[in-house]
Amino acid sequence: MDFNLTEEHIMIRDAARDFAQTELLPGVIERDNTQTFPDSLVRKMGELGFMGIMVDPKYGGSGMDAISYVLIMEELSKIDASASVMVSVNNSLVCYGLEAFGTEEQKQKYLSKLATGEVIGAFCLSEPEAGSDATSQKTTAIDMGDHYILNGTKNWITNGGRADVYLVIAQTDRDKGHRGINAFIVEKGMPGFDIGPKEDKLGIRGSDTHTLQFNDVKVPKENRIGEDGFGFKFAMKTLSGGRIGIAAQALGIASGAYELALKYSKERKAFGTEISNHQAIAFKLADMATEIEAARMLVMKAAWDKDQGNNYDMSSAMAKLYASQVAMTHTVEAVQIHGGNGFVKEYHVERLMRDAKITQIYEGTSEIQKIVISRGILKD
Ligand code: COS
Repeated sequence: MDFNLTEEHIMIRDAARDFAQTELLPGVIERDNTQTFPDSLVRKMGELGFMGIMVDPKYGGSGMDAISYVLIMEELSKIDASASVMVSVNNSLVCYGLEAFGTEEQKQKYLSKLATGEVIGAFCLSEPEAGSDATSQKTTAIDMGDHYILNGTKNWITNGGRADVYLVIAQTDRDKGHRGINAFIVEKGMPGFDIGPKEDKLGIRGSDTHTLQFNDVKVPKENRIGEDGFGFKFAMKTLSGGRIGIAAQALGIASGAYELALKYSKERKAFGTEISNHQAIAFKLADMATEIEAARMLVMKAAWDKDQGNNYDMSSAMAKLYASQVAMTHTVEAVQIHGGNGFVKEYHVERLMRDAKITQIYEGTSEIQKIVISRGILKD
Protein backbone atom coordinates (compact mmCIF):
# COMPACT_ATOMS: atom_id res chain seq x y z
CA MET A 1 0.00 0.00 0.00
CA ASP A 2 1.38 3.39 -1.00
CA PHE A 3 -0.18 6.55 0.42
CA ASN A 4 2.07 8.84 -1.66
CA LEU A 5 0.66 10.59 -4.69
CA THR A 6 2.54 9.97 -7.94
CA GLU A 7 4.42 12.87 -9.52
CA GLU A 8 1.71 13.08 -12.15
CA HIS A 9 -1.01 13.30 -9.53
CA ILE A 10 0.92 16.05 -7.71
CA MET A 11 1.20 18.00 -10.97
CA ILE A 12 -2.52 17.65 -11.64
CA ARG A 13 -3.42 18.72 -8.09
CA ASP A 14 -1.07 21.72 -8.29
CA ALA A 15 -2.51 22.78 -11.65
CA ALA A 16 -6.03 22.71 -10.17
CA ARG A 17 -4.83 24.55 -7.04
CA ASP A 18 -3.15 27.21 -9.17
CA PHE A 19 -6.26 27.68 -11.32
CA ALA A 20 -8.48 27.93 -8.24
CA GLN A 21 -6.23 30.53 -6.60
CA THR A 22 -5.60 32.70 -9.64
CA GLU A 23 -8.88 32.39 -11.57
CA LEU A 24 -11.63 31.33 -9.17
CA LEU A 25 -10.72 33.19 -5.98
CA PRO A 26 -10.78 36.79 -7.28
CA GLY A 27 -14.52 37.01 -8.05
CA VAL A 28 -15.93 34.30 -5.83
CA ILE A 29 -17.75 36.57 -3.34
CA GLU A 30 -19.23 38.66 -6.15
CA ARG A 31 -20.43 35.54 -8.00
CA ASP A 32 -22.03 34.24 -4.81
CA ASN A 33 -23.82 37.60 -4.32
CA THR A 34 -25.02 37.88 -7.90
CA GLN A 35 -25.66 34.15 -8.47
CA THR A 36 -23.62 34.17 -11.64
CA PHE A 37 -20.73 32.26 -13.18
CA PRO A 38 -19.15 33.56 -16.39
CA ASP A 39 -18.87 31.43 -19.51
CA SER A 40 -15.21 32.49 -19.76
CA LEU A 41 -14.37 30.54 -16.60
CA VAL A 42 -16.23 27.46 -17.85
CA ARG A 43 -14.22 27.69 -21.07
CA LYS A 44 -10.96 27.92 -19.11
CA MET A 45 -11.88 24.83 -17.10
CA GLY A 46 -12.55 23.10 -20.42
CA GLU A 47 -9.15 24.17 -21.77
CA LEU A 48 -7.46 22.73 -18.70
CA GLY A 49 -9.20 19.42 -19.31
CA PHE A 50 -11.41 19.66 -16.20
CA MET A 51 -14.71 19.08 -18.01
CA GLY A 52 -13.83 15.60 -19.28
CA ILE A 53 -11.22 14.44 -16.79
CA MET A 54 -11.75 10.68 -17.11
CA VAL A 55 -12.98 10.61 -20.71
CA ASP A 56 -10.93 8.75 -23.31
CA PRO A 57 -8.80 11.21 -25.36
CA LYS A 58 -10.37 9.78 -28.52
CA TYR A 59 -13.58 11.54 -27.44
CA GLY A 60 -11.76 14.75 -26.50
CA GLY A 61 -11.23 13.87 -22.83
CA SER A 62 -8.16 14.10 -20.63
CA GLY A 63 -7.84 10.34 -20.10
CA MET A 64 -7.02 10.72 -16.42
CA ASP A 65 -8.04 8.43 -13.58
CA ALA A 66 -10.57 8.87 -10.79
CA ILE A 67 -7.81 9.77 -8.31
CA SER A 68 -6.97 12.77 -10.53
CA TYR A 69 -10.66 13.62 -10.63
CA VAL A 70 -11.00 13.81 -6.86
CA LEU A 71 -7.76 15.77 -6.52
CA ILE A 72 -9.08 18.36 -8.97
CA MET A 73 -12.49 18.41 -7.29
CA GLU A 74 -10.95 18.99 -3.85
CA GLU A 75 -8.82 21.91 -5.04
CA LEU A 76 -11.62 23.65 -6.93
CA SER A 77 -14.05 23.15 -4.04
CA LYS A 78 -11.70 24.74 -1.50
CA ILE A 79 -12.30 28.00 -3.30
CA ASP A 80 -15.54 27.75 -5.27
CA ALA A 81 -18.00 24.89 -4.88
CA SER A 82 -20.23 26.45 -7.55
CA ALA A 83 -17.47 25.85 -10.09
CA SER A 84 -16.80 22.35 -8.84
CA VAL A 85 -20.43 21.21 -9.02
CA MET A 86 -20.47 22.08 -12.73
CA VAL A 87 -17.32 20.02 -13.13
CA SER A 88 -18.72 17.14 -11.11
CA VAL A 89 -22.05 16.91 -12.91
CA ASN A 90 -20.48 17.25 -16.35
CA ASN A 91 -17.83 14.64 -15.59
CA SER A 92 -19.42 11.96 -13.53
CA LEU A 93 -23.07 12.12 -14.40
CA VAL A 94 -23.09 13.24 -18.03
CA CYS A 95 -19.74 12.29 -19.62
CA TYR A 96 -19.41 9.05 -17.67
CA GLY A 97 -23.04 8.10 -18.39
CA LEU A 98 -22.54 8.55 -22.11
CA GLU A 99 -19.10 6.99 -22.29
CA ALA A 100 -20.05 3.91 -20.28
CA PHE A 101 -23.51 3.27 -21.71
CA GLY A 102 -23.98 5.35 -24.88
CA THR A 103 -23.76 4.13 -28.47
CA GLU A 104 -20.78 5.04 -30.64
CA GLU A 105 -22.98 7.54 -32.51
CA GLN A 106 -24.08 9.18 -29.24
CA LYS A 107 -20.46 9.43 -28.11
CA GLN A 108 -19.35 10.96 -31.40
CA LYS A 109 -22.22 13.41 -31.45
CA TYR A 110 -22.36 14.51 -27.81
CA LEU A 111 -19.47 13.24 -25.70
CA SER A 112 -16.69 14.86 -27.70
CA LYS A 113 -18.21 18.33 -27.19
CA LEU A 114 -19.05 17.71 -23.53
CA ALA A 115 -15.59 16.41 -22.66
CA THR A 116 -13.86 19.54 -23.96
CA GLY A 117 -16.32 21.90 -22.29
CA GLU A 118 -17.48 23.21 -25.67
CA VAL A 119 -20.96 22.45 -24.34
CA ILE A 120 -21.98 21.31 -20.89
CA GLY A 121 -24.46 18.77 -19.68
CA ALA A 122 -27.17 18.30 -17.06
CA PHE A 123 -28.56 15.18 -15.40
CA CYS A 124 -32.32 15.20 -14.85
CA LEU A 125 -33.66 12.65 -12.40
CA SER A 126 -35.31 14.60 -9.55
CA GLU A 127 -38.93 15.65 -9.81
CA PRO A 128 -41.33 17.54 -7.55
CA GLU A 129 -42.44 14.19 -6.08
CA ALA A 130 -39.47 11.94 -6.85
CA GLY A 131 -36.17 12.96 -5.26
CA SER A 132 -34.99 10.19 -2.94
CA ASP A 133 -37.74 7.86 -4.14
CA ALA A 134 -36.27 7.80 -7.62
CA THR A 135 -38.37 4.93 -8.98
CA SER A 136 -41.54 7.07 -8.66
CA GLN A 137 -40.93 8.96 -11.90
CA LYS A 138 -43.93 10.98 -13.10
CA THR A 139 -42.21 12.17 -16.27
CA THR A 140 -43.37 9.97 -19.14
CA ALA A 141 -41.87 9.06 -22.49
CA ILE A 142 -44.38 7.36 -24.78
CA ASP A 143 -42.97 5.12 -27.49
CA MET A 144 -44.26 6.32 -30.88
CA GLY A 145 -42.20 3.98 -33.05
CA ASP A 146 -39.27 6.04 -34.31
CA HIS A 147 -39.45 8.57 -31.47
CA TYR A 148 -40.70 9.13 -27.92
CA ILE A 149 -42.99 11.90 -26.67
CA LEU A 150 -41.69 13.30 -23.41
CA ASN A 151 -43.89 15.05 -20.82
CA GLY A 152 -43.12 16.11 -17.27
CA THR A 153 -41.23 18.33 -14.87
CA LYS A 154 -37.69 18.01 -13.47
CA ASN A 155 -36.53 19.94 -10.40
CA TRP A 156 -33.30 21.37 -8.98
CA ILE A 157 -31.33 20.67 -12.13
CA THR A 158 -27.69 21.74 -11.90
CA ASN A 159 -26.52 23.48 -15.10
CA GLY A 160 -30.26 23.65 -15.92
CA GLY A 161 -30.07 26.87 -17.88
CA ARG A 162 -26.47 26.70 -19.07
CA ALA A 163 -26.42 23.16 -20.45
CA ASP A 164 -26.93 22.16 -24.07
CA VAL A 165 -27.24 18.41 -23.47
CA TYR A 166 -29.64 16.96 -20.88
CA LEU A 167 -29.83 13.34 -19.78
CA VAL A 168 -33.47 12.90 -18.79
CA ILE A 169 -34.91 9.94 -16.89
CA ALA A 170 -38.55 9.09 -17.67
CA GLN A 171 -41.14 6.34 -17.25
CA THR A 172 -41.94 4.55 -20.51
CA ASP A 173 -44.07 1.75 -19.08
CA ARG A 174 -45.60 2.26 -15.65
CA ASP A 175 -46.70 -1.41 -15.34
CA LYS A 176 -43.06 -2.49 -15.39
CA GLY A 177 -42.08 -0.28 -12.40
CA HIS A 178 -38.39 0.57 -12.35
CA ARG A 179 -37.82 -1.77 -15.31
CA GLY A 180 -40.07 0.53 -17.35
CA ILE A 181 -37.79 3.56 -16.91
CA ASN A 182 -35.49 4.91 -19.64
CA ALA A 183 -32.83 7.61 -20.01
CA PHE A 184 -32.84 9.99 -22.98
CA ILE A 185 -30.55 12.59 -24.46
CA VAL A 186 -32.51 15.82 -24.89
CA GLU A 187 -31.06 18.89 -26.57
CA LYS A 188 -31.70 22.47 -25.59
CA GLY A 189 -34.03 24.04 -28.13
CA MET A 190 -36.09 20.93 -28.85
CA PRO A 191 -39.68 22.19 -29.28
CA GLY A 192 -41.69 21.89 -26.06
CA PHE A 193 -38.60 21.93 -23.81
CA ASP A 194 -38.78 24.96 -21.49
CA ILE A 195 -36.37 26.13 -18.84
CA GLY A 196 -37.94 27.69 -15.73
CA PRO A 197 -36.49 30.54 -13.64
CA LYS A 198 -33.22 30.12 -11.75
CA GLU A 199 -33.54 28.97 -8.12
CA ASP A 200 -32.46 31.42 -5.38
CA LYS A 201 -30.35 29.14 -3.18
CA LEU A 202 -28.71 29.02 0.27
CA GLY A 203 -25.37 27.87 -1.14
CA ILE A 204 -23.48 27.09 -4.35
CA ARG A 205 -25.18 30.26 -5.55
CA GLY A 206 -22.94 30.66 -8.59
CA SER A 207 -24.21 27.38 -9.97
CA ASP A 208 -27.18 27.44 -12.23
CA THR A 209 -30.18 25.49 -10.88
CA HIS A 210 -33.52 25.36 -12.68
CA THR A 211 -36.83 23.56 -13.01
CA LEU A 212 -37.32 22.09 -16.49
CA GLN A 213 -40.60 21.47 -18.29
CA PHE A 214 -41.16 18.97 -21.09
CA ASN A 215 -44.39 19.41 -23.03
CA ASP A 216 -44.78 16.89 -25.85
CA VAL A 217 -41.06 16.97 -26.65
CA LYS A 218 -40.26 14.71 -29.59
CA VAL A 219 -37.11 12.73 -28.77
CA PRO A 220 -35.63 10.52 -31.53
CA LYS A 221 -35.39 6.84 -30.65
CA GLU A 222 -31.63 6.88 -31.21
CA ASN A 223 -31.41 9.26 -28.22
CA ARG A 224 -32.42 6.54 -25.75
CA ILE A 225 -29.44 5.35 -23.69
CA GLY A 226 -29.03 1.58 -23.45
CA GLU A 227 -31.55 -1.20 -23.87
CA ASP A 228 -35.26 -0.57 -23.29
CA GLY A 229 -35.85 -0.42 -19.53
CA PHE A 230 -32.23 0.34 -18.58
CA GLY A 231 -32.94 3.89 -17.34
CA PHE A 232 -33.17 3.25 -13.60
CA LYS A 233 -30.00 1.17 -13.48
CA PHE A 234 -28.34 3.80 -15.66
CA ALA A 235 -29.26 6.44 -13.07
CA MET A 236 -28.06 4.31 -10.14
CA LYS A 237 -24.75 3.35 -11.75
CA THR A 238 -24.07 6.89 -12.84
CA LEU A 239 -24.96 8.32 -9.43
CA SER A 240 -22.50 5.97 -7.71
CA GLY A 241 -19.68 7.73 -9.58
CA GLY A 242 -21.35 11.11 -9.03
CA ARG A 243 -21.19 10.50 -5.31
CA ILE A 244 -17.40 10.21 -5.50
CA GLY A 245 -17.35 13.67 -7.07
CA ILE A 246 -19.64 15.17 -4.44
CA ALA A 247 -17.68 13.48 -1.66
CA ALA A 248 -14.55 15.15 -3.06
CA GLN A 249 -16.42 18.43 -3.23
CA ALA A 250 -17.40 18.11 0.44
CA LEU A 251 -13.80 17.27 1.30
CA GLY A 252 -12.63 20.40 -0.52
CA ILE A 253 -15.17 22.62 1.24
CA ALA A 254 -14.03 21.19 4.61
CA SER A 255 -10.33 21.48 3.87
CA GLY A 256 -10.75 25.00 2.44
CA ALA A 257 -12.48 26.10 5.65
CA TYR A 258 -9.85 24.36 7.79
CA GLU A 259 -6.96 26.07 5.98
CA LEU A 260 -8.60 29.47 6.48
CA ALA A 261 -9.29 28.75 10.16
CA LEU A 262 -5.73 27.54 10.77
CA LYS A 263 -4.23 30.66 9.19
CA TYR A 264 -6.60 32.97 11.04
CA SER A 265 -5.93 31.30 14.38
CA LYS A 266 -2.20 31.97 14.00
CA GLU A 267 -2.79 35.67 13.27
CA ARG A 268 -5.68 36.70 15.48
CA LYS A 269 -4.73 37.60 19.04
CA ALA A 270 -6.90 37.40 22.18
CA PHE A 271 -5.89 37.49 25.83
CA GLY A 272 -2.34 38.45 24.86
CA THR A 273 -1.56 35.63 22.43
CA GLU A 274 -2.53 34.11 19.07
CA ILE A 275 -5.80 32.25 19.51
CA SER A 276 -4.17 29.00 18.25
CA ASN A 277 -2.30 29.00 21.58
CA HIS A 278 -5.60 28.58 23.41
CA GLN A 279 -6.48 24.94 23.82
CA ALA A 280 -10.15 25.69 23.03
CA ILE A 281 -9.07 26.60 19.50
CA ALA A 282 -6.16 24.15 19.14
CA PHE A 283 -8.45 21.21 19.95
CA LYS A 284 -10.95 22.34 17.35
CA LEU A 285 -8.12 22.40 14.80
CA ALA A 286 -7.02 18.92 15.90
CA ASP A 287 -10.52 17.53 15.38
CA MET A 288 -10.80 19.23 12.01
CA ALA A 289 -7.44 17.94 10.78
CA THR A 290 -8.19 14.38 11.93
CA GLU A 291 -11.68 14.11 10.48
CA ILE A 292 -10.73 15.81 7.21
CA GLU A 293 -7.88 13.32 6.78
CA ALA A 294 -10.31 10.45 7.49
CA ALA A 295 -12.70 11.87 4.88
CA ARG A 296 -9.82 12.13 2.40
CA MET A 297 -9.01 8.44 2.92
CA LEU A 298 -12.61 7.44 2.18
CA VAL A 299 -12.74 9.65 -0.91
CA MET A 300 -9.46 8.24 -2.20
CA LYS A 301 -10.59 4.68 -1.50
CA ALA A 302 -13.79 5.18 -3.50
CA ALA A 303 -11.83 6.70 -6.40
CA TRP A 304 -9.30 3.89 -6.20
CA ASP A 305 -12.10 1.30 -6.28
CA LYS A 306 -13.38 2.93 -9.48
CA ASP A 307 -9.92 2.94 -11.04
CA GLN A 308 -9.41 -0.73 -10.12
CA GLY A 309 -12.72 -1.79 -11.65
CA ASN A 310 -14.06 -2.76 -8.22
CA ASN A 311 -17.69 -2.17 -7.30
CA TYR A 312 -17.83 1.30 -5.72
CA ASP A 313 -21.50 1.60 -4.74
CA MET A 314 -20.72 1.27 -1.04
CA SER A 315 -17.38 3.04 -0.94
CA SER A 316 -18.82 6.05 -2.78
CA ALA A 317 -21.82 6.15 -0.43
CA MET A 318 -19.54 5.96 2.63
CA ALA A 319 -17.26 8.67 1.24
CA LYS A 320 -20.17 10.99 0.51
CA LEU A 321 -21.93 10.33 3.81
CA TYR A 322 -18.84 10.99 5.89
CA ALA A 323 -17.21 13.79 3.88
CA SER A 324 -20.45 15.79 3.73
CA GLN A 325 -20.91 15.42 7.50
CA VAL A 326 -17.32 16.57 8.05
CA ALA A 327 -17.88 19.51 5.70
CA MET A 328 -20.98 20.63 7.58
CA THR A 329 -19.50 20.21 11.07
CA HIS A 330 -16.16 21.82 10.35
CA THR A 331 -17.33 24.75 8.26
CA VAL A 332 -19.45 25.69 11.29
CA GLU A 333 -16.33 25.36 13.46
CA ALA A 334 -14.31 27.46 11.00
CA VAL A 335 -16.90 30.23 11.33
CA GLN A 336 -16.68 29.88 15.13
CA ILE A 337 -12.88 30.17 15.11
CA HIS A 338 -13.20 33.36 13.05
CA GLY A 339 -15.66 34.82 15.59
CA GLY A 340 -17.37 38.00 14.35
CA ASN A 341 -15.22 37.98 11.22
CA GLY A 342 -16.58 34.55 10.37
CA PHE A 343 -20.02 36.05 10.00
CA VAL A 344 -19.02 38.48 7.25
CA LYS A 345 -18.54 37.55 3.62
CA GLU A 346 -15.02 38.90 3.23
CA TYR A 347 -13.57 36.01 5.25
CA HIS A 348 -15.06 33.29 3.00
CA VAL A 349 -15.93 30.78 5.73
CA GLU A 350 -19.61 31.73 5.92
CA ARG A 351 -19.93 30.91 2.20
CA LEU A 352 -18.20 27.57 2.68
CA MET A 353 -20.63 26.82 5.52
CA ARG A 354 -23.61 27.59 3.28
CA ASP A 355 -22.08 25.59 0.41
CA ALA A 356 -21.47 22.57 2.66
CA LYS A 357 -25.17 21.91 3.30
CA ILE A 358 -26.03 20.80 -0.22
CA THR A 359 -23.42 18.02 -0.10
CA GLN A 360 -25.66 16.27 2.45
CA ILE A 361 -28.61 16.54 0.07
CA TYR A 362 -27.83 16.22 -3.63
CA GLU A 363 -26.92 13.06 -5.51
CA GLY A 364 -28.58 11.16 -2.69
CA THR A 365 -29.22 12.56 0.80
CA SER A 366 -27.22 11.26 3.77
CA GLU A 367 -30.23 9.09 4.61
CA ILE A 368 -30.12 7.54 1.12
CA GLN A 369 -26.38 6.85 1.54
CA LYS A 370 -27.24 4.97 4.76
CA ILE A 371 -29.79 2.91 2.82
CA VAL A 372 -27.14 2.00 0.24
CA ILE A 373 -24.53 1.19 2.90
CA SER A 374 -26.85 -0.77 5.19
CA ARG A 375 -28.26 -2.82 2.28
CA GLY A 376 -24.69 -3.50 1.18
CA ILE A 377 -23.59 -4.81 4.55
CA LEU A 378 -26.78 -6.77 5.23
CA LYS A 379 -27.25 -8.40 1.86
CA ASP A 380 -25.37 -11.65 2.57
N1 COS B 1 -26.29 -0.27 -9.71
C1 COS B 1 -27.06 -1.03 -10.49
N2 COS B 1 -28.34 -1.34 -10.23
C2 COS B 1 -28.86 -0.84 -9.09
C3 COS B 1 -28.13 -0.05 -8.22
C4 COS B 1 -26.78 0.25 -8.55
N3 COS B 1 -26.01 1.02 -7.79
N4 COS B 1 -28.91 0.30 -7.17
C5 COS B 1 -30.11 -0.28 -7.38
N5 COS B 1 -30.05 -0.97 -8.54
C6 COS B 1 -31.13 -1.77 -9.15
C7 COS B 1 -31.56 -2.90 -8.25
O1 COS B 1 -30.74 -4.03 -8.43
C8 COS B 1 -32.98 -3.13 -8.70
O2 COS B 1 -32.97 -3.87 -9.89
P1 COS B 1 -33.60 -5.38 -9.97
O3 COS B 1 -34.99 -5.26 -9.45
O4 COS B 1 -33.51 -5.71 -11.42
O5 COS B 1 -32.71 -6.20 -9.09
C9 COS B 1 -33.44 -1.74 -9.07
O6 COS B 1 -32.28 -0.96 -9.31
C10 COS B 1 -34.28 -1.09 -8.00
O7 COS B 1 -33.50 -1.07 -6.83
P2 COS B 1 -34.14 -1.03 -5.40
O8 COS B 1 -35.19 -2.07 -5.26
O9 COS B 1 -33.02 -1.04 -4.42
O10 COS B 1 -34.86 0.40 -5.45
P3 COS B 1 -35.43 1.31 -4.32
O11 COS B 1 -36.67 1.95 -4.80
O12 COS B 1 -35.46 0.62 -3.01
O13 COS B 1 -34.35 2.53 -4.26
C11 COS B 1 -32.40 3.71 -3.69
C12 COS B 1 -33.04 2.36 -4.07
C13 COS B 1 -33.07 4.35 -2.48
C14 COS B 1 -30.96 3.41 -3.37
C15 COS B 1 -32.50 4.65 -4.92
O14 COS B 1 -33.84 5.00 -5.20
C16 COS B 1 -31.71 5.93 -4.78
O15 COS B 1 -30.48 5.94 -4.90
N6 COS B 1 -32.38 7.04 -4.50
C17 COS B 1 -31.73 8.35 -4.45
C18 COS B 1 -31.69 8.95 -5.80
C19 COS B 1 -30.87 10.17 -5.79
O16 COS B 1 -29.66 10.14 -5.60
N7 COS B 1 -31.54 11.32 -6.01
C20 COS B 1 -30.88 12.54 -6.14
C21 COS B 1 -31.08 13.00 -7.53
S1 COS B 1 -29.69 13.43 -8.40
S2 COS B 1 -29.25 15.20 -7.65
